Parts: sequence; C-alpha cells; structure tokens
Amino acid sequence: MSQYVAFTEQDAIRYVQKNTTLFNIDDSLTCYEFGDGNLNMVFRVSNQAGQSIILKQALPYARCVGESWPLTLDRARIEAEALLAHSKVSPGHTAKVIAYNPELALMLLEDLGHMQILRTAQNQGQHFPLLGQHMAHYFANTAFYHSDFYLTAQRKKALVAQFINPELCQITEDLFLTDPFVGHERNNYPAELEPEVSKLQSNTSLRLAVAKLKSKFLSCPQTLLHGDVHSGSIFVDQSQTKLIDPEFAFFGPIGFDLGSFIGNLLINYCAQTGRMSDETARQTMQQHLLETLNITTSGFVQQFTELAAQHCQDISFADATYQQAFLQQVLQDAIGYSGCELIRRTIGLAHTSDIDTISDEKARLAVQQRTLVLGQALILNAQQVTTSAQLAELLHQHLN
Ligand code: SR1
Ligand code: MG
Repeated sequence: MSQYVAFTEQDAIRYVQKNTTLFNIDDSLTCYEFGDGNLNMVFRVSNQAGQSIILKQALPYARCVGESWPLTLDRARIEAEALLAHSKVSPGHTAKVIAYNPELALMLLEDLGHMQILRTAQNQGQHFPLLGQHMAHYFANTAFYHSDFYLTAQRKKALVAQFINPELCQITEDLFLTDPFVGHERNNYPAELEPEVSKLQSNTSLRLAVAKLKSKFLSCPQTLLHGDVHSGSIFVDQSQTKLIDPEFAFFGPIGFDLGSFIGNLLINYCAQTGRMSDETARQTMQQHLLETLNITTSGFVQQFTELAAQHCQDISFADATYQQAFLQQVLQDAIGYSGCELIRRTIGLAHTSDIDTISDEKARLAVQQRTLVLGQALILNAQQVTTSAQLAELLHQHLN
C-alpha cells in the first residue's frame, strides 16, 4: 500500500515509468505541472517522441485557497470511479482513465492536450457545431443509466453509497446554493454591484425558489451526476467533446448537470458583449451559444425519452405520461440551477474568466449586472417552462 505524498514533477516521472507501459525504459521523460483549476495538481509527462500522459493528483486541501481549507483526498477515488461509470454509457464523451491509485489520490488519464478547454475556446469566440449534440448524449445517457428507470433499487442504493461525497457536495451547497443568496464573507464582487446584490438577497420569492433547489440538491438522489459541468470541465475540438474532472460526483437531481452547463453557456453569451467589439462576430457567437443550448436541452429530453421508452426496467415508471412529467420537472430544475450558476459565478467565491478577463471595467460591470438579472429571471420563471421551446422563448424575452 502506498502512503500519500504530494508529488513533485520528478515523482510524477518516476510513477509513470514504474506504473505504465506507455514509455520505454530508456526514454528521456520530461514533466511539467499545469493545473489551473481550483483544487488539484495536474502533471503532463512526455517522452522525446511526443507521447504523453496526464497524472492528476488531489492535494489534501483546496489548491485555490491553501492549507487553511482542508479537503478530502477521497475526491480522487470519486473522480476516477465517476469517469469509469460515465465512460461505460457515454464513452465518446468521457476522458479515459488509464489507472488510479486511491492511496496516492492520483489517476493517470489520456492526454487531451490536442483539444482545447471549452471556456478558453469560447472566450476566443470559437464555435463548436457538435457540442450541443454531444452534451445531450452525455447528459441523457449518464442520467438514464444511473436512475431508477434503469437500475434495480438494490443496485442503485449500492451506487449511492459508493458515491457519498459530503465534503465536495458541501462546497456546492455553500458556494452555489447559499452564499450568493444570503451573503457571506467568501462572496466576491465589486462595490458597484452592492445595490443589485442587496436587492437580490432581499427578494423573498427568489430565496424561496433557491431553498427548493438546495433542498433537492441535498435530498434527491436521482442519478450519478458529474457534479461540476462548467466550461472548464469540457475538452473540445471540431469533432469531439470530452468531460473531465467529476470529483464533485454524487447521486443528485438530474437537472443539476444540465443546469450548470446551460448556466455556463449563458455566462459566455453575456460576457461576449464585453469581449467582442465586432458586432457581427459577437451576434454570430451569441447565436451559436443559444443554438448549442437549445440542441443540448431538446436533445437531452428527446434521448432520455427514447431511452426510457426502450429500456425502462421498472414497471411503475414505464408509463409515457409519467416519463414526460418527470422530464418536465428535470427541465424546470435545470433552469433554476442555471440561474444559480449565473449568479454564483458573478458574486460568489469562484468566478469565470469569461467575465473576469474583460479588461474594460465599465463593460465588465455591465456584464455582471446582466448575468445577475438573467440568473434571477431564470430562477423565478423556471416553473412556467414545460418544454425546450418555452425555454428558448424565455431566453429570447430576457436577452433581447
Ligand atoms: C473551492 S472550489 C470552487 C469551485 O471550483 C470547482 O470547480 C467548483 O465549481 C467549485 O464550486
Ligand atoms: Mg474541477
């Protein structure tokens, strides 16, 4: 049994040499650490021929804050096991785990360095025509095959236990679903936003709707979620889409992953107003983002409906009318969570580069005001929406 030690670049090289067959014994290996996420170390180990592998290791604390924020190493096991589970049902859209070591809290992953992180690419105005279709496949298949529609109650409960992830869930419960709506010293926003933030935090209808979303996040183990589907957790190119980083995985409400993704598309939509000066290019990009959102949402509903019609294993859930009502509720949850994502990425602890790298302060503030208004509108109107087309109409009303 290996004892946990935080790796240096030399440790990563030694580990890869010893534990994989990718490299020859006399290869000259180089390594660099390039993790820029909030929590972990990420090493790329390569040989002189350009072959490479990723070694990702969890630290016993949150990297973005430091040792004052201790964090379970078990998140590396959760992440590796979630990737393995999701890759069984959506192999084309899940990063491949080559090996994992729970004691060292590390895993070896295929190197996706030939692709781009979606957020970086979208910030540069790049389009990915297949993204919506791919995300719909990922959301529908990961959700359906880990739900009560497909699993026996015994199997599902065993999986729920396997993916108990209290510390990472608490981060979401706090940062996503609590702090921005009640106020907290971790929140982070410019003083100029204070009037909007005070108004938001004293809106009782909003707080009630968010309380319901938080309650569902805490107490509704519908499926094995990725748990953190933001644009930094997605690798893309023109033909492929691959999800990484599901260390927040747990059994929760199906709408949470879809809502997080929708929220990130809308953050980029709003941010483009402050990023792109060429109006035609900006409108084309924003149109593309809305199309991606629409294809994802309608594709998810359609594919989940087909999976439920063909592969539902529980007679109680086989009725098409029940399935349709279930999916309507999932869509409403997703819309609510998307609004929370817009708000928490604007005023909470963890922001996004889409907004934060807008250099003009006035333009950045205008974007932040817009994401706050849109986020609230989505949360407050979610229950009125029953179809993807109605979501498109709601967005049309609030984005024009
Ligand atoms: C301290 S962790 C902050 C955020 O980063 C992760 O990717 C999650 O989105 C979390 O809320
Ligand atoms: Mg992450």
